[in-house]
Amino acid sequence: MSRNDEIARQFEAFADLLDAKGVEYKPRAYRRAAESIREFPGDVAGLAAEGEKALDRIDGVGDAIASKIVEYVETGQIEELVALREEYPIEMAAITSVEGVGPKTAGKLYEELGIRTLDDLEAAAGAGEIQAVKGFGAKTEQNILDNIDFAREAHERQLLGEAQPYGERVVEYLADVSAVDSVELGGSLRRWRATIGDVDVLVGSEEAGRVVDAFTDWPDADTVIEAGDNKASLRADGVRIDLRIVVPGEFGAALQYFTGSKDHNVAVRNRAIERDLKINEYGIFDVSDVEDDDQRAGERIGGETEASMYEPLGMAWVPPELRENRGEIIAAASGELPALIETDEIRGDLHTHTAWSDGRNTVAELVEGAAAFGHDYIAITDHATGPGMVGGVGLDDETLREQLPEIRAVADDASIEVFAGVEANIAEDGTISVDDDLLADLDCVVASPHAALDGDGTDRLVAAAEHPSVDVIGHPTGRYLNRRSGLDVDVDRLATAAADAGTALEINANPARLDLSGGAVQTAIEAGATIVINTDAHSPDRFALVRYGVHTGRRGWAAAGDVLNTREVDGIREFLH
Ligand code: DGT
Ligand code: CA
Ligand code: CA
Ligand code: ZN
Repeated sequence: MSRNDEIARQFEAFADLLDAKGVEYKPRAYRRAAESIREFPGDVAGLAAEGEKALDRIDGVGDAIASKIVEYVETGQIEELVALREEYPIEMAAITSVEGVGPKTAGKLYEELGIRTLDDLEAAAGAGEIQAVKGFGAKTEQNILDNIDFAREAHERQLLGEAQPYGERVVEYLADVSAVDSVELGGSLRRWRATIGDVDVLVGSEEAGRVVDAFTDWPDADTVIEAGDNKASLRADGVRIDLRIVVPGEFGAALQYFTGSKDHNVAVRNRAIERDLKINEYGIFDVSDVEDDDQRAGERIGGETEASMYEPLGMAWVPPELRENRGEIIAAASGELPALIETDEIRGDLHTHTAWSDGRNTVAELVEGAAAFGHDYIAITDHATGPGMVGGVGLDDETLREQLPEIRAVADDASIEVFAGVEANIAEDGTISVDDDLLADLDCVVASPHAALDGDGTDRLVAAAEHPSVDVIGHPTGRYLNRRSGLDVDVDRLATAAADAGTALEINANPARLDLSGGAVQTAIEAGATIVINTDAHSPDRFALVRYGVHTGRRGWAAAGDVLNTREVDGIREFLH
C-alpha cells in the first residue's frame, strides 16, 4: 500500500460517511479527489509537506480538500472525519459489501435501527425490522438476507499484513492476563496465509471465565460479537477475532486442531486411524480396546503440546506454514522436513525505490534506513519508464544515468554495500524498457511486469529472465490481493528457464502482493530456481515487511540456501555479476 493509497482511502471513507449522513454533492467531489490521489504519479504526502498550494497540481483537489490532506499528513487524522466516524460508527466496508446496500442505505439503517455490523444487519433482517423502515420493503429485506453470506465470504478476507498486527497485539495483551497459562495464534494467521478470514486465538487456562472477561475488555475491541463460557469473538477495526479457551492439558491438541488447514488435519486424522489411534481437538487417544465413541474415550497418549500430537503418528512437529497437505505429512514421517528460512537470515534488500521515482526518500536516507534495519546491502532500483508507468514516475535512460553517480557517491560513504540498479518494465512481448548498454552498467537489474496483467505471462517472463542483464524477476505475476489475480504463469517452466539463466525469482513481501505465492515458490524451488525476498520498499519503515515475504517463502518450503539474499555480500556480488 503506498501512501497515496492510504490518503485516498481517507477521502473514500469520508465520502461514504457523508453519504450516510445524506449530504449532497460533497461525496462525489471527495471520491473524485480520492481517485486522482490514488492515480497521482508523485508522492502526495511529500507534496503536502510543501503546503496546500503544492497540492493544486492534483486533479479535483481544491483548497478545502488540500487543507484536509495537509491535516492528515501532519497529524495522522482528519478531525472532521473522526467526528463523522463517531456520529456513524458503522462498519461501512462490511455492510456495503452486501449487494444493494450502499452508504446512504447504511446511514439510514443506522439512524433507524442502530445497525452497525453485518451481524446487526442479519439480525434485523431476520427479525423483519428492515421492512418496517420507511422506504424499505419486504423485497429489500429478503434481498439482504439472501446476499449476506456471500458478502461475508467475498469481502471479509483481510490481507495478512492487516490482520497480523491485531493478532500479535491481542496475544501480547492476553499473555499478561494472570489467568492465562499459554496463548498462541491459530488458523490461517498462524499458517501465514496471504489472506485471512478471521483471526483465531487459543488460550490454555483453568479459569476460562476470567480470560473471556479480559478478552472482551481489550481496549482495541470495537464490538463484542459473542461471549460464552469458553469462547468469545470480537471485532477490532473490522478484523474478527475468535478466542477459544481450553484446559492446559489439552492445549497442544486444540492448537493443532485449530491451526488447520482442514486438508492437513484430515490427512493427519487418516494417519491416526490407520494406527488405531484417534485424534481430535481434545488429544490423541489409543482406541484399540474401546468401543465408546465419547470424544475423550481411550487411553490419552498426547495432547499437552503440539509435538505430542504428531509424535505417536511417527511424525516430526510440522511448522504451521507447511500445513496445507502439500507433501508435509510424508516429509514429517520420513525426517525430510526442510529447515525453513528465518527472517533474521535475510541480509539485504534488492528491490527498493527512492524519490527519484515514486519513493519518499533520498538515496542516502534509504541506505541509512537499510543499515539501521540491520541489512548488509541494498540495491537501489527506481522505476524505469515503460509500459505501466504513468505520469512520469519512471525514469528515462538519461535520468537513470544521472542518478548513477549519486548512488555511487552514497555507496562510497555508506557503512553497507550499495548496488546501483533499476526496476525495468517487462513489455507484453518480453522486451525490457531500458537500453542494453545502460543495463550492463548497473549492478542489479530487476525486471517486472506492470501492465497488461491478464492472460498467460509465461513466455513474456521467460524472455525477460533470459535477458543477459536481468538479475531478478520482480513480483512475477503482478497480482494485487483482493483486487486482481495477475498473469497466469507456468511456474515450473519459468523457474527452469530462470535457473538456467541465473536469474532469481522474487517473493515481493509487500502484503498487498505476496508475489510469488507460497505454492508457486514450492514449484519454483523444486525446478531449481533461486528465490529472492524483497520488500519493494518506498521508504525505510517498509523494510520491516520482509517478514511477510519470509513466511510466504516458508509456505513454499524455502530454506535459507534457496534464498539469494541470505548470502553474504560476496555471494550477492558473484550472483549479480
Ligand atoms: P480463514 O479463517 O478462512 O482464513 O481460515 P482458517 O484456516 O483460519 O479457518 P477457520 O478460522 O474457519 O478455522 C480455524 C481452524 O480450525 C481451521 O484451519 C481448521 C480448524 N477447523 C475448523 N473447522 C474445521 C472442521 O470442520 N474440520 C476440521 N478438520 N478442522 C476444522
Ligand atoms: Ca481463521
Ligand atoms: Ca475462526
Ligand atoms: Zn518496485
